[in-house]
Amino acid sequence: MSKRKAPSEESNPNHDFCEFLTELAEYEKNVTGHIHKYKVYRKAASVLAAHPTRITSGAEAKKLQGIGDKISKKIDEFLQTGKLQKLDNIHHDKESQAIQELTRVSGIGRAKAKKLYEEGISSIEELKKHTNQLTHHQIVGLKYVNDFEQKIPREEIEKIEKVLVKTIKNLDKEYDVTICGSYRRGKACSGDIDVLITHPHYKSDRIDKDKKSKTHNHILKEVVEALENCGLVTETLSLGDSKFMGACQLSADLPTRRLDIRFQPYDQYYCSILHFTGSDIFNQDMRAFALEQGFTLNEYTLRPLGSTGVPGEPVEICSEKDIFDSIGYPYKEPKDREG
Ligand code: 8DG
Ligand code: CA
Ligand code: CA
Repeated sequence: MSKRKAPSEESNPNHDFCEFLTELAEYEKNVTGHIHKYKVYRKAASVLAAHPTRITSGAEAKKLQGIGDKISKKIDEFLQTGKLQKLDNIHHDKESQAIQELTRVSGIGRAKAKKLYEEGISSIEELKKHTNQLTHHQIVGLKYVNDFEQKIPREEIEKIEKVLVKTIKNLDKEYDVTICGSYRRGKACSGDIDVLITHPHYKSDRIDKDKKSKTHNHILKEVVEALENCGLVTETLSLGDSKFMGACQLSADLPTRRLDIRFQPYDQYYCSILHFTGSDIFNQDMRAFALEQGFTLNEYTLRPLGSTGVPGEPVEICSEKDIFDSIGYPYKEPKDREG
């Protein structure tokens, strides 16, 4: 996952609140590991980013869905003092700062960052002198730490999409290739490139059988090899049967970009597309709604929950809209799935 930026532009009337909420969210994810708090702060930031007028008090903010007592108090504190004591404390805490810096490297999570800090490594510069402590993924992440933090312009992803589709269809024209993530939501720039591929011959039951006979696990490798041969893929962070994490470079004058490719079974493709299109907050809301309607939705399937709470057979899905319709959730175009 790329580093989260505040979900609003400078022009947003609540931009400053979104900034501090996003910073608090990052802190909870990277330093404390309180993922629930991370989600709460991100949700609040996304709600405020979508609010058309300036919020002038915590009480006013609290009326919005997703903003509770604690966040409304922080908004009051920020309005009254122009800052947050909690963030000030975090900025002055050496360990927190070191962990935030080290987790900028792809492949370094908070546990690894803490371990490195305990061993006396507290910056990227120091880490460069201790690469023997790192996995292959982390070494590549370190090499491109600055490149991977640069946003990717939409026009560049459009060009990468052309190369991907051409190269993959050249292997077999029945492959289907979809770039998901923020790109599919129509964003002007993205943190990374999230690609899904499928093939009509590969259904989930077939893959389960193939797994036993080990016939399908060369497919993604073949795809990655073709993308290396055409010069697009330049690094592999990890490569399994269904997931490739790596990097690509469109031309030598451009930064190296993070690229993920997932090979998904044909019958699960739309649930995957929905999941990987996001946003993560949209997914969270839609899944909560599905549960209220007695369904469980994930990146593979939509399944009804029986009275005992045990998921039944997957609902047959032939389009993304089928998923919305099956649970009675109003359909939203990808561009409207921000928060
Ligand atoms: P960005 O890369 O431009 O920053 O934004 P993004 O494309 O929306 O985010 P992403 O981190 O690349 O994730 C792609 C989609 O995957 C996201 O929109 C929704 C889905 N997703 C979740 N939860 C999570 C999660 O915890 N980690 C990751 N990597 N993806 C997630 O719903
Ligand atoms: Ca991604
Ligand atoms: Ca992305």
